[in-house]
Amino acid sequence: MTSHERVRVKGIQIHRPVIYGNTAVLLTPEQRKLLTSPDHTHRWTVAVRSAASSDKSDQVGGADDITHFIKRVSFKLHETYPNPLRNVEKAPFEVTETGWGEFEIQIKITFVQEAGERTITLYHHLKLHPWTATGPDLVEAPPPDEAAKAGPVHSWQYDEVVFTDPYQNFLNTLTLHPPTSLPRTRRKPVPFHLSNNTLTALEASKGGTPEFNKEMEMEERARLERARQQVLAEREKILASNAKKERELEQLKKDLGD
Ligand code: SLL
Repeated sequence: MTSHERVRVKGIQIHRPVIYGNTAVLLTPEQRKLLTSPDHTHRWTVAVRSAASSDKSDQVGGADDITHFIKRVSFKLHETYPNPLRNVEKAPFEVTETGWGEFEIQIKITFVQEAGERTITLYHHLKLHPWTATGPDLVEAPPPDEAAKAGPVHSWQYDEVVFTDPYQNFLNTLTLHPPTSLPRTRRKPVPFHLSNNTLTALEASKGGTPEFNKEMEMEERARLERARQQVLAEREKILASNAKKERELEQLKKDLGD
């Protein structure tokens, strides 16, 4: 490698959309009998993937190759699992297991050496049970026998890996592999069980595989903006109240001095 390739391109930020999370299915009694641990109730897959979904598969995300920037993903499972630290050195960056309980999974992403980036750590709460929510449009958690029919449970988080002042060489590699852009709106009437559960009972009843799209990104942006405005308003209030107290204090001091 020549020295100019190790030069960082200042002022450039390039990002790559990824998702991390899990899919889980309830096992049937027959499937459970075949397991070495028949007390396990679910089969699940935790993964790090590109955000866009391929229209040729039923998988959430994963349309693009991410190995040109991700070298390894380490998934740290609950200590009830044998060898809980699972290092995945090649795509697909995922672990499939069976189990009975939900727990927090630590996900460490190591970038390719050329990126010159530090490892990042993410956390994902493994989700096995259907989302519960109440309200006019929202679904109730179905009993176990119906949960099996309702299909897989999905819990995925969208994120963007940002490379700031990337090395020229690495920047070239990234530009050679542009990410598939997300569909503008939902292509299929599918449930997407986000924590802020926005799915209607009708959508839930249709089942299917969720996918991220730009509309969701825009909604998220609007939610963040509303939250930002609230924080600003709250801050103004506190500042005003502090100023008032300061004035009162000054007055009290003056009165005492008199
Ligand atoms: C809970 N705090 O009590 C969680 C722990 C542990 C999950 C969940 C099986 C491990 C194995 C498994 O599902 N562990 O038998 O290999 O809900």
